[in-house]
Amino acid sequence: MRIGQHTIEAFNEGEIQEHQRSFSFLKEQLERQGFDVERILTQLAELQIAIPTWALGQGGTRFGRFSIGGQPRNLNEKIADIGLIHQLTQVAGRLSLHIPWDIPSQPEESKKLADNYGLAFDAVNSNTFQDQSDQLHSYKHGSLSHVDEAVRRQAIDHNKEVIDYGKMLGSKSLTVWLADGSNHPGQSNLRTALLNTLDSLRQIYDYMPEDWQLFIEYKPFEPYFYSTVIPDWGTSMYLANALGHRAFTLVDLGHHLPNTNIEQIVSNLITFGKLGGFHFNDSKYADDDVSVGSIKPYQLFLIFSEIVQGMANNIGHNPAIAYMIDASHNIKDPILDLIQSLDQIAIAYIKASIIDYKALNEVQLENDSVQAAEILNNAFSFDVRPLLREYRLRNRAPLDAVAFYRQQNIRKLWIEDRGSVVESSGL
Ligand code: PSV
Ligand code: MN
Repeated sequence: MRIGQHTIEAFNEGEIQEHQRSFSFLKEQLERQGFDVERILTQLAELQIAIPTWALGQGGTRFGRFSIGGQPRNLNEKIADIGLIHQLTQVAGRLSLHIPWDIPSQPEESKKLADNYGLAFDAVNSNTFQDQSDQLHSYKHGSLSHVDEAVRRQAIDHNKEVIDYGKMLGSKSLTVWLADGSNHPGQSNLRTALLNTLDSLRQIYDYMPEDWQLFIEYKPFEPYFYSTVIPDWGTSMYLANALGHRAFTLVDLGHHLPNTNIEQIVSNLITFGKLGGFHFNDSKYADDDVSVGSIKPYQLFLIFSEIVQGMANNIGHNPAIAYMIDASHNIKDPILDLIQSLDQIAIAYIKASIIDYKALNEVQLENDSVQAAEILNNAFSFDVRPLLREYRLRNRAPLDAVAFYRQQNIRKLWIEDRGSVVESSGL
């Protein structure tokens, strides 16, 4: 779906005067503090966040799933949903495919369609955490780490197949989330499981084209509850280092035990040049997959401050970071939840861009933690939404994407088009 430009302009008209007043006030305040507002607006265009194709359907838990209707029934309809999200937000210019949930049956056509929406294919994701009906061996006791060479081979081949699909679509990276682990002490030889995994990953890494990157996720628990083969960033980074310069760690915000200092992990990885990608979500308890920034917006701000500082002074030569939203939309309309998440990511990024890092550096040398807090709080306390709205306005998007989507009753249009009882592959 593409929204006609005149509809967006008509929507913006009612808000424009109020917007111009608040934007010029914010601009003046920020410029008085020495920040280059035009530069931040330009940098925002570079912050493009991938939407995973599994996020467009209504999520659920093992207890139930409540369909919202009008969900995309195939890959091309998912591309249409993401195209709409990008048109409304201008920060979702990438999409991430999950195999086998979304096998591109006509890759050329999907690529062309994505291109028409201004979308590029980001990382492709493999899946060795579920058994498929046509597979020979079960992943019940693991995949890349399995004790049986035949099972490992099957999982390696699956990852190679995912790379092949990615090549057809123009992807340049593969994300591996390895669910492998054990539920009981003694069930698994921890050392063998890790070494098998390294060996399997090496074969996948060697298969990747020269200009591809491998992203390795980590997760401390779930679906297994005693041990996970890649439980933390240290293990992930060790594997990435052992594989070579095209392998990196991927940080999923939900994959940490409560109160973990994620911003420090981000800082460490950038320092070592090993931060490959991000999966955004938020959590109160564990891997809750709730809307980005809904629980810990200050943490998100601190994470972005490490990214902004780390990438500005890139001593580890960290490559550009691949961003993706990885959440589950159980109650809200997935498109609205994604837009709200994108807004929170952009807001955290803008706030991190208006930290006075020079002053912060100086007070750190003086061990003045009171002034350091003042500097951080000054940036965090700004209402930077007018800046985001200005970015949208300049890129011919609605000033308020959530309000626009609701006012146009877009979900109703999808339901008319696709039906009210539809299933979408994914989580
Ligand atoms: C696992 O929790 C994960 O974060 C991985 O990225 C998966 O690919 C994704 O969620 C969807 O299950
Ligand atoms: Mn993830």
